[in-house]
Amino acid sequence: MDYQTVRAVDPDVADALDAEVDRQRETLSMIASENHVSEAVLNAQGSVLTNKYAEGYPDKRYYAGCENADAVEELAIERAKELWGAEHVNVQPHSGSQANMAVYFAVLQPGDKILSLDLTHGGHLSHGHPANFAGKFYEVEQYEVDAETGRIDYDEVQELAEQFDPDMVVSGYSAYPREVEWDQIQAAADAADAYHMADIAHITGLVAAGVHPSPVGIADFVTGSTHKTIRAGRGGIVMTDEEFADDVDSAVFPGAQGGPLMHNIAGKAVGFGEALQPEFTEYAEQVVANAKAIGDRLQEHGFGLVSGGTDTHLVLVDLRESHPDVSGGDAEAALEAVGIVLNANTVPGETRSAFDPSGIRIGTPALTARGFDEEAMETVADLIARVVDNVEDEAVLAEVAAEVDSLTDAHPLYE
Ligand code: DSN
Repeated sequence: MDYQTVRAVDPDVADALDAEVDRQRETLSMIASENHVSEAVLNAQGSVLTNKYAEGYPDKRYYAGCENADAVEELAIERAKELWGAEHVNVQPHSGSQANMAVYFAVLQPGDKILSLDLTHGGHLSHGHPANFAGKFYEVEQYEVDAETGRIDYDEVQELAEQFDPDMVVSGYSAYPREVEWDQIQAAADAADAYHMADIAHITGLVAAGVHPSPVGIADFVTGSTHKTIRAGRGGIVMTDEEFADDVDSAVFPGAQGGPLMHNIAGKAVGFGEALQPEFTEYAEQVVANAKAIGDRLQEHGFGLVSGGTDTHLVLVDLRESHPDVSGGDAEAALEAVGIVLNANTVPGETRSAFDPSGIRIGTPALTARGFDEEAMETVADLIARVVDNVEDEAVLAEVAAEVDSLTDAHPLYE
């Protein structure tokens, strides 16, 4: 893969693009929200559809010349319906956050009340953080995970729903390693006569493959992003029943967005088509098996995992007991120096800060896309342990960097 046509007109940008290809090839991408999409998805996203304006929806556009945009968007919608079993799908949100915005705009008024998981316990900015539009437009109450188990305390969600009387209860998380019991959140929403939005941004692929239970048919709205575990073009998606179809569509356009990013929708269509193939189920199963393998091995090395393990694509490591003098930021920096790229993350009951928290979040979707299996993941866990045990030992870091090189060479990317 190279960017020769870019280079011919803009060597500076081409340098950065080529360097990014090298960076992705030569490092282990373990940011739980990232993936390596196929070259077909990349190609579709880089297509001529970037030139097209197509405000509206298939067969109801505000511009001429939309027949090919219609074809691509219809394919994306039909494939999404098949993948997730939803009655109505909107594939236009530019991101997962904008998908959430559309749902709020569809059924809430400014000042209405949202009940959601606290960001430091694994929630998301767009679920009502004060710095985000959701925290500014709505009155927000937050639940937390149980301090002992690290799991959602569904009784607490129910109690808060009864006390706070929200208009919407939000489930679905960005740093929660355990299976979500959607019906329990639905029961809490029912207790308050509230809407339920399940944001499956991180686990879209796991839900599509049936390796995580689906909230479709339980929650009123299911939102997600399309480039994480599902490995499709970058952006967001909203799924709902026919009852809310028009409200959601109007909230996406013209409510929250203008012209859809048709090139990204082409990438979504291609990625969804790939996810409908039987190999995708194997991929999703391997993502979860790999997360379990790395979690188990890290525990053997003495690391503490929030909730004691994982059912999903990520593990959340709490460094406080095993490495009281190493912050998440220290670990992130030392690991990046050897070519293991992940992010420092807050943990439940955080005692440091959001900028330099006590944990690291480790995800397996991208390495699984490169063909890593459980044995390779155990090797990665051993390397992570060596680095975090020796964050200032340059000799150890150099040895680990050489082992990372061997692993990336053995699992080529974008050949
Ligand atoms: N940035 C994503 C994540 O890392 O979880 C969510 O938007």
